[in-house]
Amino acid sequence: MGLYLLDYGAGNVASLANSLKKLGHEFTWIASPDDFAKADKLIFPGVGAFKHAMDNLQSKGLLEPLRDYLASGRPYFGICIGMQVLFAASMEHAEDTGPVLGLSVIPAAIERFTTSDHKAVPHMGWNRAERLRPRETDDDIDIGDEISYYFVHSYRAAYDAHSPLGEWAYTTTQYGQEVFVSSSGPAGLRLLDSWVRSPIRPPTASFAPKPTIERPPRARDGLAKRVIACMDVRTNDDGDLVVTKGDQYDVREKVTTAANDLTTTKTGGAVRNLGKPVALAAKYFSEGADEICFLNITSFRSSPLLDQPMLAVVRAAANEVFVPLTIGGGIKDTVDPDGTPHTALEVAGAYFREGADKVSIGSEAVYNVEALLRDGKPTGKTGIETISAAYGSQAVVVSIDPRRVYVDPTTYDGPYKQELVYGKDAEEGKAWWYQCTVSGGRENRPLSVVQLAKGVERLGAGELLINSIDRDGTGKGFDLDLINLVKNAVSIPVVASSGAGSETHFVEVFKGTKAEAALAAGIFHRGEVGIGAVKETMTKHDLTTRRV
Ligand code: 1PR
Repeated sequence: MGLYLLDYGAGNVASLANSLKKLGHEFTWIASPDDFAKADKLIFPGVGAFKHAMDNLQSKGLLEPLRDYLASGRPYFGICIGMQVLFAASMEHAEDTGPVLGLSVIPAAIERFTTSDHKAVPHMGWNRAERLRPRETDDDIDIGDEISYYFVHSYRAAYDAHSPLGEWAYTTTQYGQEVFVSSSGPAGLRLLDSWVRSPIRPPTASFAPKPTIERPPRARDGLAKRVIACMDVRTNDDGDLVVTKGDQYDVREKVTTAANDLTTTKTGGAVRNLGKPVALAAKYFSEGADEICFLNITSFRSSPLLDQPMLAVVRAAANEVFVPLTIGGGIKDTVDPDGTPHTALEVAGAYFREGADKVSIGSEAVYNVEALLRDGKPTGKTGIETISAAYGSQAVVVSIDPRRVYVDPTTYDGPYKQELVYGKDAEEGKAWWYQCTVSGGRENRPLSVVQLAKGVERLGAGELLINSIDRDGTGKGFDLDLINLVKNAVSIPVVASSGAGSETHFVEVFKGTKAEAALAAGIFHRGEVGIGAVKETMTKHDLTTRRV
């Protein structure tokens, strides 16, 4: 059987290739337009922007052969953009270019999620796909109502039982109060393995008119609150790449010295070593982490494209981990020591090719927003803009490293007056704002966390990772004031980070803020709390989690 995969040149296809390999299926990449004729089954995966995908298919001469392949009725499995290109048009970037035409196999348009029900866009995370019709034959896979799939997208085809789309839809998913089509088409959804194994059916069978099935929104959607395990990675003093963990960003062991009857404890010992990155990532995946994150915390010192060990870590982890993998650190325009320049887009592309699903941008995002506020308009050239244009905004996370700046609430009249947080309980009488830093907290910048959050959302970031230098490694719980401040300033999803010390801290952050995800490092690395225990506690408190 000729199973072929179509890569239009920008989407992240490494995770799919890894999944197929893991399942033991052989496949061939479509390398030229002639290959379509050899395919018995075709998978078109891809995270990316609709226009970029259509333009690339056209310029590579793949559009017409793809159209012919679909017209022939042979099985097709479209994932993300691969499914969206089947539609008549997409409104993605319509404000710049007008609607972008698709292949028109399905007579409906792809539009942006509404935010009238106050949900974050992109829709990101593990949500349920509900079958509209019962299995037709034993060859149809039972997708089960309790199984969650990972979604990352801002555009969708709204489900309407009475439109032509009603006949095409196979499963629907609810996000906020919107119900959209999460799989469709003549072949219907199969889980990858079953789809590849399933016998090829006569093409006409699936085109028969289907009965109208209403799917009104329920009170609550099935989107799970995500639990993310994060590994801060750097080379230790012996040159080995290790997972480390700081206290308020200081990753070196404390050293105690005694002299003249005086005991002094100060930092400056060896870099803490909490394990090997790939082994830990595999462990967290098997324990049920919804996402895995690697932060290359000293990459600002060198060119990441020369940082082959980090690329190798991502490659090896992507073979073990089948949940989204984010890689951060050094995603920026760089120049190699030999003078060769690389754009942030190239650096990100290198990580995507190795199997990363998202990149996270830290220091560079701060400089980009400073420039945006200075010049008043985007340049179109920043990493956030170029990467989100090519791979979709959902692939671009901005990691924020803020620090509290305390001020006198009775006299403060500075520029961050509107953003001041006033302390409660033990902090009654205090007030502070949150200042952005770069280079892992080593340098403070004249920018507040609210300015940064709004600025990067404008530039096209799809998600924010909110660390806290004050809480990092303290186990005191997430800084809910910080998360609420940022969450209220933007409409993209937010990951709360820094300070988790127990299972209940996850409940606190999900009940006390609208964060879509929460990330922890130290408690997982030290084995103090397991991911399973976190999810169990969340479930007891009526929070939706992904079951594994
Ligand atoms: O600036 O684009 O090169 O990205 C560098 C990245 O490295 C940024 O995302 C920045 O947050 C991160 N980083 C830099 N230095 C450090 C450090 O610790 N010295 N780590 C660092 C950030 C915060 C989280 C940590 C949580 C949870 N660490 O990654 O995992 O605070 O910890 P906890 O659960 O133990 O409290 P660029």
